[in-house]
Amino acid sequence: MSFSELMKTGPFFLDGGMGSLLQAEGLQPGEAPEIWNLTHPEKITAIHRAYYEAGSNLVMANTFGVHPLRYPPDECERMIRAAVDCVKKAREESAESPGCVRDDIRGVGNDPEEKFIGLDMGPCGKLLKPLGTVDFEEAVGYYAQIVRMGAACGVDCIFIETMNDSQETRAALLAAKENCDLPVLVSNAYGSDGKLMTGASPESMVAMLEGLGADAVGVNCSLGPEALAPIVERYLAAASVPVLMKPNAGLPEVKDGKTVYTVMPDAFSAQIAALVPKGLRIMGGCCGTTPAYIRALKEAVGNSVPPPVAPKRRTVVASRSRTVELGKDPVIIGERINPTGKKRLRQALQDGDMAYLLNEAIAQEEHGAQVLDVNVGTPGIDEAEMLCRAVEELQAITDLPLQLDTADPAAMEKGLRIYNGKAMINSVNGKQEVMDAVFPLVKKYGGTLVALTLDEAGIPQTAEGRLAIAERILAEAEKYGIGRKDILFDPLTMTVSADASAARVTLDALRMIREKTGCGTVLGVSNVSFGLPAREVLGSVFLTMALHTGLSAAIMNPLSDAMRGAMVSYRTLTERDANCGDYIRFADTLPARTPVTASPAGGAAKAAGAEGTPQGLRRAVVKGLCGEAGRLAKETLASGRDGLDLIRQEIIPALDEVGKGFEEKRIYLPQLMMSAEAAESAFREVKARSAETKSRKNRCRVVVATVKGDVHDIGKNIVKLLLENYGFEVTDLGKDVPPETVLAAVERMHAPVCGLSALMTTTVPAMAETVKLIHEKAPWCKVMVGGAVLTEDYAREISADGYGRDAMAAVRLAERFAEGEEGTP
Ligand code: B12
Repeated sequence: MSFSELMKTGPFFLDGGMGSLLQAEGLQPGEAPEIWNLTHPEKITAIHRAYYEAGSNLVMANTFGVHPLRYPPDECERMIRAAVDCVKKAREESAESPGCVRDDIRGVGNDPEEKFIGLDMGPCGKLLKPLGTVDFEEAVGYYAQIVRMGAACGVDCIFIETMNDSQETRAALLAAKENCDLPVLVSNAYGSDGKLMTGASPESMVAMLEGLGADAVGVNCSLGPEALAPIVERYLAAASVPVLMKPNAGLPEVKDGKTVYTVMPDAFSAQIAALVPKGLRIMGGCCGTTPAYIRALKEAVGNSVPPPVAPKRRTVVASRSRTVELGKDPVIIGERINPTGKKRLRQALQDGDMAYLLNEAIAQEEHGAQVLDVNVGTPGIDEAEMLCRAVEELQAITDLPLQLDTADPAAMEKGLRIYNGKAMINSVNGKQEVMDAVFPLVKKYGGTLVALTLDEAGIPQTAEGRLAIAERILAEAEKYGIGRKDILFDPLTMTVSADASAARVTLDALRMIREKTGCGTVLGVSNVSFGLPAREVLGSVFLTMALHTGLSAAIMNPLSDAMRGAMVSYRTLTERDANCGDYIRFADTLPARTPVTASPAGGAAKAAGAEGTPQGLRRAVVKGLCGEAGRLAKETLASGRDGLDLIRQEIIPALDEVGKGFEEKRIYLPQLMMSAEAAESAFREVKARSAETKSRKNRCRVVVATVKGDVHDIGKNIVKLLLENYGFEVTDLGKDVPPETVLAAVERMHAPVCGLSALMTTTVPAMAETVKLIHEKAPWCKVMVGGAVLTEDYAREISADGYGRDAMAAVRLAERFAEGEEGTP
């Protein structure tokens, strides 16, 4: 069988761990395994051979750690060539081996000929923007180099594995698809919470990877087979391509200074084999596994063959961490990020004011939008650049899937490349030229298409005419291999004031398209009432009629009580709202029927979180709205609010809220980082203001730093700000500062006071080390410590001279130390 046939049929056996076997052969801790391709090729070959002899169909070249960010290109090339040579040699040497271990196992995948070589690609070791510094296209470029080198060496497939960030996974897959014709298998590393480090769920990953053309998808590393099984089952439920699994031999444990894995071959293989009848077809092992595990796995699977891969007919759109299914429960697509008829938004786009756009996104999310339409087409701007920027910024602050709404294919492509999920694509229509431009993009990047029922002759007057266009669009899409599940039709809402039959024809077309094509439907409902008074009254009734006719998603204004009320009520009346819970929650948000008297302090506005109030600032930090947080802080300070009060009452509680969400796994690193940035932009305003008002006299020198291994510096910056406010001359060494650097600064400045900050339990020992070093080498200096995880007791334990729970306490301690008082933590 060919590689692709065997992979689709299964069972298909991968190899197992490499690093732990190399350690047994003498690889030193910290030494890179890929170097051994050049220095110890015979040892690498022997391990590959053992895997082939144990029955692996696919053995991965030892290229996992080869990456242009770690090695120069010629070095990468030498290592990849040597790595592939090792597998080729192992394959030749194992040619005589039976490929299976028992006579009674002669099923699929046991032919000695069925031995393949994979190019192994792992993460680059750095985070992509906005989490880190690596640009998306830069990452694609690195992986492209590796793919071209591997393909030139004659590998049979590209195996992307152990990826814990969805955007980096996309970069690697896109690079593979753009630079070779080989099958690409993609495997992600999940945490025990069933999410990737940056928050992606199995369903989102399946949607985005299938869209980009992955030939198989699945999971590896991180956990043992038992813990990974529920994640594999979610993959099996969602995927229309083969699913793979490559677990660790359990969670690593350290015993007598050595890393050991506790799941033995028998249990390992039994747990994986149990998933074969459920559809698992590609399997192997990761850390801690050896050829013995693969042999045991082959025996445990025996002659069983997984059921055929069944195409899933679900229509979904996905962001990094949220998947929305269309066709069951009606979906709200927020329409407000569209400059048509919106002067303020048009101006914001022309000015490059993203804060306005981001605020619109959050407001719609808070009012129940499940997908956000993003249309930035405005005269005088580069639409492609702007769409790309809008997508990048929106996906950093909201996890709602986006609908990219543009008639410009170049803008569409730019947006789709950077979009971290499976986008909704609005739109294509029956015009040949438009289909020729849009379908190749959908084929390449994936996405769920919204197709408008119009063509070169315009919009048909009849429902039958619109259905005919829908059928032509479907036939054309099929030529590109775009399935029905990825197409939704928009039968076009026309204005009822211009044509009395407009609504009826649209609804007839909607029903016919749904019944005849089986596809879902979308309508931008607002247009129906154009030119009439009290538009929401008419619009909400039209929405209800469309929902009753089977509409899958409405592009509408979620901030309109009437429109949202219609949607919520429809769901309640059609048994989609258990105990009327959603309806009651919605009713709670409606304006009170009796007028509320605002308190003298403006309490009512505060509670409502109106713009410009501190509540607004707190919300802006929680939601990660950087520009907004800076603007609100500036305004609030200008109105006379004390800067430190603002930090204490708004910024810190907001960060605490985000931290709690992070701890409870409700929010993920990208949002945490956006909130930190928003806090910093507010903080910058406080700092600028305090520089204007600073008036106190010069006091002694203080050195401050966040300790080694810790990058949290917001608290330390506040401490610095307040100390400066009180006249101290502060030298700020920044974050992640080694003990020796702190000591050097204290000695150089002969500073009598030093302040250390640490926010993580893991970095508190670095603080202890720094205190000890200063006490030994600079006994004149008093060290005060602080940071969220520290306690007074711990400060005493590490012999710090003072502990401060907040920045004011830091000032009081510094004052005491400056006056020569002994420290008493
Ligand atoms: C913002 C933030 C981030 C930002 C930091 C940005 C920045 N420039 O600082 C980013 C996104 C980068 C980040 C990264 C990470 N974070 Co973080 N982060 C937070 C968060 C939400 C807020 C911290 C903060 O700024 N608080 C506000 C400030 C003002 O408070 P503060 O620092 O305590 O300072 C006050 C006092 O303590 C005192 N003080 C501070 N320093 C000093 C010094 C002296 C001398 C004195 C006297 C007083 C004093 O005065 C300050 C003002 O009142 C916290 C959750 C939380 N609520 O604490 C998690 C948190 C600290 N992070 C956490 C984690 C795990 C991480 C990551 C490992 C996540 C990851 N998986 O990558 C990384 C760590 C990377 C590293 N090596 O450091 C955990 C730590 C868990 C633990 N107990 O160890 C927390 C608690 C979240 C959680 N609940 O899980 N994080």
